[in-house]
Order: sequence, then C-alpha cells, then structure tokens
Amino acid sequence: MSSYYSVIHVLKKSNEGDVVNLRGWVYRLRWLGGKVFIVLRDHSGIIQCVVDKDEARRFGKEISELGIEASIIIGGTVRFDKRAPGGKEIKVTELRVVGVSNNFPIKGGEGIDYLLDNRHLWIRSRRLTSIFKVKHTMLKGLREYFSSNEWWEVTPPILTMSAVEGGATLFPVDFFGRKAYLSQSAQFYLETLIFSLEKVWSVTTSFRAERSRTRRHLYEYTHLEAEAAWMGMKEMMTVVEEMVKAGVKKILDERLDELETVKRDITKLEQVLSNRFDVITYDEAVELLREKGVKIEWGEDFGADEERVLTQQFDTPIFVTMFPRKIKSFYMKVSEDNPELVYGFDLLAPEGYGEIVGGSVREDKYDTLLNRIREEELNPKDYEWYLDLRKYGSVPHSGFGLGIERMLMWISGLDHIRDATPYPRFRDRLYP
Ligand code: NSS
Repeated sequence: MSSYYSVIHVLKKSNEGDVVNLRGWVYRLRWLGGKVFIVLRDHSGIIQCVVDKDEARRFGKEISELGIEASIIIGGTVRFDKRAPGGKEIKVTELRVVGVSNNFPIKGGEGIDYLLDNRHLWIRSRRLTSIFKVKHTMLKGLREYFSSNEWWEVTPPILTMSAVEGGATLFPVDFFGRKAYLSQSAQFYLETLIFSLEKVWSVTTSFRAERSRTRRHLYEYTHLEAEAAWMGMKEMMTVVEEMVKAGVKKILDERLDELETVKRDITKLEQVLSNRFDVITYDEAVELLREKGVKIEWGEDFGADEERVLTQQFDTPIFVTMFPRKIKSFYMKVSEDNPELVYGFDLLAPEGYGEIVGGSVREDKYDTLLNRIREEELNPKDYEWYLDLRKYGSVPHSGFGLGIERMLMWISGLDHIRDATPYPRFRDRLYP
C-alpha cells in the first residue's frame, strides 16, 4: 500500500469504486452476520469500513487483534451508502493492525476523576479533539488579525523577577539559588518593546497560583497579549473588538462541524459579528447589577457571579471601563477627571461567561507611577527597569491580555475551563 488519504478527503472527494488506503485508529467495532464493521478515526474524521464475510475469513488473524483504539491500515474501495455516517463507506480489501489495543481503559460513562487520571487517553475523544481544533483556528484568526494590521509578534520570557499582577498568585522557582517566578503576564516586557517596535503582541503561557478553584481559572493558561505605543483606550478597545471578531469569524468559516460536535448554538456566535460591542462604565455596571437585585458596594470588584448577571443582559461581548483605582493594578493610568478611577477596560463574554480580556492605558509619567508603586506598598527597586521606560522617551501607550482558554470556553460553550486545554493542572493532581 503506498499513499494514504485522510478520512475527510475520502468523504469529500472520492467517487464510487475508487481504491483508497487509509490509516488511523478503531473508533467503533461490531460484528453483524459474519461481517465486521470498523469505524476508522483519523485526525480529520470518521468513516465506516466494512469487512465482508469472505474477507473476514481471510483476515481472521488481523480481525482477532482488533480492539477499540488499535491503530490500523486499511485498503479498499469506496461505496456510496446513505446509511453510513458521511454517506460513504469502505469495502475492505486490505487490513493490517499496526498497534494492538487490548481493553482500552475508557469505555464511556466514567466519572470525571477517572477521566482526568486518564487524560492522556481521553484526549483522543471526539469532543476534546473538536475543541482543540477550534482553538487552533481561533489562534489562527487572531494571528491573522495582528499580521494584517502591522503588529510585530515577539517572544517574551517566562522566568521573571517581578510581579505584574500582584504577589499573591506568583509561583516561585529556584533560579540557581535565587528566587525567580513564573510569569503572570508578559505585559512589562511588551512595554519595553514598544519603544522600538511600537505595536507588539505575543502568545505565552501565564501562571497564576489562584487561591480558589473555579470553573474559569487555570493555574497555567495561554495568554495573548498586545501593547502599543501612542494608543489610547478607545483605540485599544477597537483593536480588541476587531481581534475578537476576527477570531470568531475564522471559527464560523472553518469549524462548523466541530462546533456541532460540541453542540454549540452558532446563532449566538453569529450575533457577535453583526453588532458593535456595548460599552458601559463600572458605575453603570454597578447600577445595572443593583437593578437586578445584586448587592454590591461601589468599589467592590466583580466576581464570576456579578459578571454572569451583567453579561446575561447582552447578546455580544461588552466592555466595562473606568474602574475604581483601588481594585486595579498599579500600572493603570489614573483618570484626569476623577483620581479615584483608572483607564482600565475588561471585555466580558456574553451568556454568563464573563471576563476574557483585561486591558488598560498604562501610567506613562515617572512620578505618578512611582507614587502608585509606593501606594501599593511595592518595592520600587523591583520595578527600576519598568520605571526607566518613563525616563527615556516615555509615550502614552495601552495594552491588554486575552485568556485564550477563557475565549475558547465561551466559543465552544464549555461549562468548565479544564476542557479548553489538553492538560489542565490541578492542585491535587499534576498528572499526566
Ligand atoms: O490579570 S489580567 O486581567 N490582566 C493582565 O494580566 C494584564 N497584565 C494583561 C495585559 O494587559 N497585558 O489577565 C488577562 C486575562 C484575563 O482577562 C483572563 O481572560 C485571563 O487573562 N486569565 C486567566 N485565564 C485562565 N485562568 C486564569 N487563572 C486566568 N487569569 C487571568
């Protein structure tokens, strides 16, 4: 057997009677009236392969070795059959078992702990495969957005010496006898790069030692971040909106089958493309929440519950802007009109999903930034190089971070973020 076709190629392009070779894994297997029905799975899809009675006798040894998830090579002719999934099946004339699979540990109906222990095998599932394909396409759409709008992609470090988002969620590591940390955000490094490249972005892994375990927090997640010189808040919010729409559009263009597999209502996603994202201020959000019966004091941060109530009022993602200074990071620029507020913005995904982007205008004045660092009781020594950027050719600038798994969770309609990444880390389980 020489060249191989993918399942999707056979389903879409082959004609009745074509002779094809396929390779993949046994997805389903059953015997019926002397025939063997093998549903073969490869990266692109599934197809039914039928070993007729006579052939079944000829391939006795191979068939005896077949099991769910065994890897196989099949040769045969294409038959059109309305009853087969995809409308076509293969009449098998060649069969080879490459790797046996006796008693595959996942049979269906297992509990979540068992499945997480067997994540390395569970990731073969159609559901997870579909989610990872959506993730791929989402990243592709986002990347294309940046490429076609003259942003530079850069590669900041993961080993760092300082906190971007507060010390409480830092993971320490031993760096040759000195204490270093795993990055929470590439933001400060991106800020250093705008003085030469002006508009930069990156995808890195960020780490957060989150204290509570929730449906939308990972300890290790994929962080897309962007930073641009000369941009104010409005411009940066436009970037975020266009970028998110580019990601959603790419997925709707290319991943409808996968969205169907994960049972996502795509009309909800289509709405996102046809409307401008609403913008409300923190003050307005607090008012809206109170109208909905949520008890919240001005100055309190929104948690998952508040964000759920807020976003259920809208069909598209919404921006919340102008947050109280005391609940946001020290680097956010303080409002000229009201020193209690900062130029920060969050993008909240609809249908209750909540925050997927956090961004702001950065404080670009040396003295103000130094005061903010002191006010937060941080050590200015730790931020010397960051402060330097305000000494040598400072510019107004803004940036944001998008949680890729958060966005994927929303796009795919997941009720838990763990399935948005192949290997979610858990406090009590660093396995596999
Ligand atoms: O803490 S953020 O809101 N903002 C920053 O880290 C900025 N320094 C980013 C920047 O401006 N360059 O995190 C940004 C996003 C947030 O909106 C979430 O979507 C996601 O990162 N995020 C997370 N996703 C999954 N799990 C956890 N624990 C998590 N924390 C933040």
